[in-house]
Amino acid sequence: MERGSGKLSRKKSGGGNGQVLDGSNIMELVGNQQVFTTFVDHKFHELDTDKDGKLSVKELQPAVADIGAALGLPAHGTNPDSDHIYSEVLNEFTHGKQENVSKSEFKEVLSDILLGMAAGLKRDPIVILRIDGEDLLEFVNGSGYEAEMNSIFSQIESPNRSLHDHIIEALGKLTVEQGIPPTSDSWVLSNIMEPALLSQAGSDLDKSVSQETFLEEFKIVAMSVANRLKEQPVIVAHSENTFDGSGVKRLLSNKFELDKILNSAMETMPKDRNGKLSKEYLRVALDTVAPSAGLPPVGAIEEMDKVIGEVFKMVNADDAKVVKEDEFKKLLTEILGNIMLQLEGNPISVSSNSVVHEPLDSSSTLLQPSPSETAA
Ligand SMILES: [Ca+2]
Repeated sequence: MERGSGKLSRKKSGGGNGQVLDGSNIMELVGNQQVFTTFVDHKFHELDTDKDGKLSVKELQPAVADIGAALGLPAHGTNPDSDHIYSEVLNEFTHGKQENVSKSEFKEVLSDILLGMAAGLKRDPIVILRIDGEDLLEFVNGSGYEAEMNSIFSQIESPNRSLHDHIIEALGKLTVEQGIPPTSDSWVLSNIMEPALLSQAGSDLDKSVSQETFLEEFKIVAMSVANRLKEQPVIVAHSENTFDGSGVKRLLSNKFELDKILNSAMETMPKDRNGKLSKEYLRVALDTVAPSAGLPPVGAIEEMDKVIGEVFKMVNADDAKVVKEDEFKKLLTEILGNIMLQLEGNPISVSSNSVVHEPLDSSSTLLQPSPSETAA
């Protein structure tokens, strides 16, 4: 059976539909002093709605939202775990104070954030896929179809559930490699999957399910899905990341870099009047150093959050005690070291697929240079 994570990139790289975002555009933008200055001027002007030459916290919000979207975070206000990342991004700009941000501060922080993103994209490029039914047809008519679907059927088979339920669940088990866009996306579900199922008016979807009926009926639905995709292709941002602790190792082995990262994280942490910090902020601090350690934002990947939760227990990081800055940094380093060991033992691989609902060039006004700036 032809499967495996490498297949997608190989297959797509040949075709015209696998646009790869590997951070090189961002590097080019930030690396060219003149172009980047124009870019910043333009964005600053756009964000500074009251034209007082400074960005207030409110005026920074669209920029912060864009950065969040580019990091793959859910929209602000929808997930408490990721919401604090938004406040951190904002803190990066305002240095933890509720003050207006000048253009040079904005430029400096934006450059840091963009370079961090570019490094992340270089490590784990995002492939933009256009799912138009072709791969699905190929899969359905291919030699591997029966074996794959029989294996899925054996996983989901249940006498209490209808054929309809089986088909929906089976669609969810297939991936972009087989030409199925993520069914977790409500637009995909209601515009592609459900109508394809409804179009099976001739078959009784409530009847009990044998493997044979399942294979037959699934094929009919899949063909209908393929037709719908042909009419309404779905654009998916696909990435495959493996977190094996190597990024943490790299950071921990570079004392100079580590100190720099820890110190800059400390700057944004709230301290009491003796300069001490509550261990409650260790998670926030970890999140701040995460990009430098090749780790995803806290709250973004469930398995990773589990590992982090275990490590926090291991080093008693959750007791909310107040500690000196040195102790806080030591704990944070210890946490990083333990995360590294956990990941080295059990690397976490995630493949993420998100449906791009807006045209790519307008999905992020901050991070996509406007046409005048790219038309060099
Ligand atoms: Ca302003």
